[in-house]
Amino acid sequence: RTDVRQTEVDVIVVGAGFAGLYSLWKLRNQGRSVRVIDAGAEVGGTWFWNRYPGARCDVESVDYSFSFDEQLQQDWVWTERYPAQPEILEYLKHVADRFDMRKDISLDTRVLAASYDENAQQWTVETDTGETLRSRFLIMATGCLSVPQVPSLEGLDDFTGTVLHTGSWPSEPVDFTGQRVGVVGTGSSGIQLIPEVAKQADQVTVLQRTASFSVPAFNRPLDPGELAAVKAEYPERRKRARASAAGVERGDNPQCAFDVDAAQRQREFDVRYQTGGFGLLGSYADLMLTHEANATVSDYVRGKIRDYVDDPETAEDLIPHGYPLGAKRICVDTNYFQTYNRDNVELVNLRKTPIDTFTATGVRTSDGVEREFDVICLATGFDAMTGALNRIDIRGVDGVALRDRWDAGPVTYLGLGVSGFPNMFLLAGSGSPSVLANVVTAIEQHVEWTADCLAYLDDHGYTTIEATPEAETEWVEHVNELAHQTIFPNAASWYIGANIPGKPRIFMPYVGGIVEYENKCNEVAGDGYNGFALK
Ligand code: NA7
Repeated sequence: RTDVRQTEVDVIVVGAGFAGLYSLWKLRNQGRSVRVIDAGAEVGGTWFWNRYPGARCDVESVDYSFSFDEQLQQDWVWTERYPAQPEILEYLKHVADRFDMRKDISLDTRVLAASYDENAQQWTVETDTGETLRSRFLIMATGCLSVPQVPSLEGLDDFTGTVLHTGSWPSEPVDFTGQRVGVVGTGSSGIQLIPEVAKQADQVTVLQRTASFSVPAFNRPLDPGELAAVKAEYPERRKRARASAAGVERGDNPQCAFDVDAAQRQREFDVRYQTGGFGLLGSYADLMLTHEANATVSDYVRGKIRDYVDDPETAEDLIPHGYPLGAKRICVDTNYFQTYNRDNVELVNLRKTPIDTFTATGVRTSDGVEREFDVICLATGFDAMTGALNRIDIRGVDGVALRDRWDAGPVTYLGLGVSGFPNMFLLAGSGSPSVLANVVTAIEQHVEWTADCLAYLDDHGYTTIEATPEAETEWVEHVNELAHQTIFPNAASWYIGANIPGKPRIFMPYVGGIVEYENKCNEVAGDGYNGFALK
């Protein structure tokens, strides 16, 4: 296939999800030529691939959306409090069409390599369609959760039925009617998938290694009055989101857990729990700072699980232990725990009876029990934050490979730049607060900062910008130091690379929140891009 469009542009953007689309809009409006490249057959990024039944965002629709165009936010009609995957995908397709973005987007095209030519001060990008493109700037909008992780599971290759992964779900709907289904993984994806499959399938067997903390979404249709009220003050709502650590207004309580007595804590938790979603984490300021404070909310959620599940043994198996609530991203569900009260759903606790091996027909556990499946669904997560970047052969100055630079874990300055990789920007990368917040708010900030930076370079006659090794080291240390002042690192989560065997254990997200982060970014820019070398 040959593309008749320009092969030399100002900016190449890899990825056509939220970050890629906004980059295109923003930079094109600066008069730059931009080419966006995405491996998917449609725009949408993670919302294109994660089309499993039940896939839904855990941030409310009216907040998990772009703020850059007032008419867009006035026109678009969200139908539910938490948007389901098809609706988010429709929204992103609408954005691409509405702003005539498609003419600058190459779909079905995977970037294989990107290398920096110091003499030409250019990036050369190679794709699997055989195209070679050149640009002054390279923006990696490759997503934090975009490379599905398929664990090595003994015997899985022998299984003769169908194997699916939530993160690369087939484009045609899967009919589970009459099927016996095994599900591996009980993180956010598994927790969303399981109740939906259970409604259809004959039998669902959940193979659970680690129980998850999950809170109800209390999802519901958005009534027109409610949506109108949001729209009446949308710009103010967006400002409040951007001024909130979580990138969404959550009404965080400034008190600490032990400033009040147990009865008052119970009331606070009740109100927030009943509201649904992440708000529970905003109950007290120290819930992620000390184990003692966290135990109050962890125990509260454990109690709720006991209430939901009829069979006491199943309930105990579903109750998470050994790590604090929030240290793995808290799941937001619809009828997850209640699903175990159905006759066609069985929980296998792999801590008690680990998988011995998968077989041609199903799975055998260590107690010798064999279970037969027609379909196995892997909800086993992603090679998060660094996976997509490390799969591209990215080479900076002197041909140094990014994956080698990151051998001991990712290093970035502000999550945006990497020393030795001039004119390359990472969006929502390691060292940014994006995954601990409303990622769309974070993305908007990253893209705006990057666009301002490009304008600054032009205005001041610079051609390149590159993080200095000192600033990068300092930032990585700062990110780690902040993380270790909290209890976030106290779980084997994808935040710390623990879900991938052999991946360096480094706490990757910036835990200081959107506001602190944006202040720091603005301070750097205001100081003439302090910590970056401009040439
Ligand atoms: P997660 O949160 O990484 O969850 C993956 C799940 O898969 C988790 O329960 C894992 O158990 C399980 N898993 C992974 N490998 C295995 C093996 N080998 N055996 C058994 N179980 C396994 O991924 P999700 O897709 O659910 O969610 C990712 C993010 O997307 C989420 O945080 C939201 O931000 C959106 P483990 O905990 O490793 O014992």
